[in-house]
Amino acid sequence: MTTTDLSDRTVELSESLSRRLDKVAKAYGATRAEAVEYLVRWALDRIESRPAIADERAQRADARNDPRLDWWRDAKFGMFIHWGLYAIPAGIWKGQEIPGIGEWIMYRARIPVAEYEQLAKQFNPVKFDAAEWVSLAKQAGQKYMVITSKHHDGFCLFHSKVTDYNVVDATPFGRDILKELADECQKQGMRLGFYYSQTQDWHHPDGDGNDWDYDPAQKDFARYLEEYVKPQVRELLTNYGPVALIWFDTPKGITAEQSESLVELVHELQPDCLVSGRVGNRLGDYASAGDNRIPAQAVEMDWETPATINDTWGYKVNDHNWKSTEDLIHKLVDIVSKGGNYLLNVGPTAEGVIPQPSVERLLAMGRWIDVNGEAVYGTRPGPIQGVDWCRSTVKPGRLFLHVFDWPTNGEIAVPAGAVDPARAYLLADPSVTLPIERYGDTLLIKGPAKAPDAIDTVIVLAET
Ligand code: FHN
Repeated sequence: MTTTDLSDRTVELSESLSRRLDKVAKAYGATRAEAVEYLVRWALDRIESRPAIADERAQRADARNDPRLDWWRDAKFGMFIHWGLYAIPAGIWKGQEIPGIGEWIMYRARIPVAEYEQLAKQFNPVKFDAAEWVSLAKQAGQKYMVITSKHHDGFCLFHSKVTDYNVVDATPFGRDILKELADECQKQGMRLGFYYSQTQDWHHPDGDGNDWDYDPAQKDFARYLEEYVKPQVRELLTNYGPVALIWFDTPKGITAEQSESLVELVHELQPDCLVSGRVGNRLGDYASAGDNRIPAQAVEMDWETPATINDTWGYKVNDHNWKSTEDLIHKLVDIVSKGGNYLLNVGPTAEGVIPQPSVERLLAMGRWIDVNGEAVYGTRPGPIQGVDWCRSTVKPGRLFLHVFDWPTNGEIAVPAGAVDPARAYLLADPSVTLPIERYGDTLLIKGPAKAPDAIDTVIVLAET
């Protein structure tokens, strides 16, 4: 993009920002377009150089070997569900496309509470079928599901006594979505966790974020936490059977004492329930990477990447930027090879339908996992790290080589120091042994000339 393009396409700037920009340009004897380009590059470099896992969202040190996490450590792949009133406008407010992620529409368009809450009267997802959603997650190979019980807009997808602003009391639908999902998860043997926005709440006068209806100076966050958040967390952990985890989010400004008190409350109510790293202050049971961020190397922590299939979490009618199945499988394997879990999001429509492009991709991932799940679930990072063409995972006695780029001659070269296998075979067809030749520091595994799996062929290097 040239600087002229940049100035032409510069997003609408507020007057004060515009003035500051002109000042910078003038001070450096540059044009406005050059100043924009320079600042954008600087900001992007800063953003890209942030660690994938921010320190405040890291894992509590004493959780690293906690057996309560064993199921989660082995699960590797989960379904995230962002669902709420924002699915109704689906990215468009009063005929205008609102930029950004769909569930932020209230904030981005500065929609007054009195107006936004009217959406509840239209929320009637008659096509919602908990059994279908759970079954989709199972077919995709996902081992746990996490749904938004309350996102930043404050609307609750569960029957809460703390507020009427919930799916049972405020909508024509009148059914407790979390209850139906929890019952179905029990039935189908799926673990279920609840996302809960503990700091941002644009509906509540004391919640963080809404400065267009409420004066920030009048907000009492401690009161909100004690009188609203904690009673709701208590409801979530009392009325829905065993809860796998509470996925707190955007810790923004929460103190260590406040984070700690939430962790304690969760553990007191359900000792086995995990708490996401986004409770803040390095107090979560596991670490949370930034949205769609994948660390460059294996990480010595239990961690998870929450990620989108397109660009939004909550449904947006005009977001068609779907990642390919190949990309999604590579991301899953990349994450697993570095010791993480992949929590992949779907954003159902206002009718309660998971968009077809998401369904197709999840089913395709499931088909790959049906064949190769052994090299994913229950594995740990393998010794071959930091190369583009493959990833590695291990289980006792076996190394799984995930080959993304199959060599044209079918000869796979791996460093001999990393493994000393007695046998090599394709995970998809264990009956065929692949010849292994040793050349000094290199092992040459002789596979077929054509990649058996165009996305990721898994070769097993077995010790016996
Ligand atoms: O602000 C939220 C966003 O809407 C979404 O829920 C993601 C999911 O990880 N979390 C926050 C941003 O990091």
